[in-house]
Amino acid sequence: MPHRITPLLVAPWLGAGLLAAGSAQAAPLTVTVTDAAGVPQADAVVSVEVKGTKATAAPGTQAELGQRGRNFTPRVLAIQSGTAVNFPNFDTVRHHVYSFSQAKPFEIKLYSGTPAAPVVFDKAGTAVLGCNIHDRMTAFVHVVNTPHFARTQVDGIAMLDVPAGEHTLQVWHPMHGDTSLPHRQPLKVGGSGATVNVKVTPSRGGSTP
Ligand SMILES: [Cu+2]
Repeated sequence: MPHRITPLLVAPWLGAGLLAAGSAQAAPLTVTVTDAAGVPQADAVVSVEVKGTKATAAPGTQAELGQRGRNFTPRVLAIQSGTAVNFPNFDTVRHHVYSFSQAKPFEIKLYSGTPAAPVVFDKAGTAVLGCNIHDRMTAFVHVVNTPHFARTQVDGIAMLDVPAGEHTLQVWHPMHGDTSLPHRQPLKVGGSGATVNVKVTPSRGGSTP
């Protein structure tokens, strides 16, 4: 009686299929970032590395870090590696944007308007940016190897959607600059999501040369 046996053979396969589909569903992740004293920290970058997701951004991915009122805006730009960043100058004065950071040394000499070529950030890490003309202008480009990232707001909270499963959570804060390693920890996300609190300290994770 093959029609009786068939369901027995099919059922385990169906079950496995449903489990696999369930684990790929996006679930809400809420991360609160504070300093050692518990004060919420804005402008931290929360990222989640998910096995099997592409480290590099799709070709053509772009972002913008402008200059307005002799300040960089935003002060912290989070991007996935491979992203091309434009540096439009909205001021009437000229700027001279540069970075000496290992992640991306570059220089856009004295210019107004939008430079013709964007700068492609092709590896993970942090670039500290400055302006040769205006010493107090500073910004950070933090580059991650995952499409899952978000920046914390003034309440110290970042919200993002990630697949359920076991991943690695990384939190970078401007206090880490371009030499200290970001905070990293294992992250388990259930079907209904996860809520995590992370304290960042300047010395955490040591430093790279
Ligand atoms: Cu400037």
